[in-house]
Amino acid sequence: MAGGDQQLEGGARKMDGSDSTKAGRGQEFLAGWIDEHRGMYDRATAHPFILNIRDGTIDVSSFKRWLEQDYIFVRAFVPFVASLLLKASRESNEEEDVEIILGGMAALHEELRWFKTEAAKWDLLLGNIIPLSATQEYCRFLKGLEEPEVNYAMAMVAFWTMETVYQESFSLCLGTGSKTPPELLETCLRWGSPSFKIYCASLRRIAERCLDKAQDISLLNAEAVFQRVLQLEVNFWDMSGLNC
Ligand code: HMH
Repeated sequence: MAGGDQQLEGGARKMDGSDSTKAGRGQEFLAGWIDEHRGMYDRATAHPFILNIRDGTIDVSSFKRWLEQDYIFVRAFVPFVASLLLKASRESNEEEDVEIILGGMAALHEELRWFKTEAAKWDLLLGNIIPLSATQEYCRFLKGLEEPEVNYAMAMVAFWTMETVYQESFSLCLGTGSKTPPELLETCLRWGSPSFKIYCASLRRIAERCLDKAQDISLLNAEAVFQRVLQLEVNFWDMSGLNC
């Protein structure tokens, strides 16, 4: 990070008196975007695919389609998270950023193995899955985010949004009154567990901190990426449930 930026840390004022790093600014932005795009946020996090898991009416073929396509997604997610790790190690002054993202990477390693075991349970082979169009589109988007021109704040907001949509979605299937079929509980716990929620909260904290210091143009880009991720998530659920 440039020396000039370091001087601005901790909510300091610039020499010209402007207050571009006011503490809590990032927090306000994220909360504001969730509010502003509430319709899309709810479509992404309480999608019929998820509600059908929760009420026990999901059909096996939808779940299998989701599992196969999400394996493709997670494989493409790994290089994206690696690119984010690189950005964090170069651009962040906070040690916790690299540690938290690295923890996410380690979890993905285990997750890829989980997909294989889970697939075997459902008699699926993950070797030669054909990516459907929503998966292709999402993977292309991830590739774009890997570019060095995409700044750390924008990539971090994208990452937080992706993880949070899954956390909020799958935790709906675990609440009281949910009739999630027992054979789907393990899936729901992977993303709906309290520990995944804590992890998402730490990603949020990092994203907010990035936005504390962001320029206006970065804020616009970050909001656009937030919206785009929500849309891609809705498309992914639609594809899984074949509602598109
Ligand atoms: C489509 N979005 C999609 N798949 C995932 N596994 C996640 C987000 C979260 O990790």
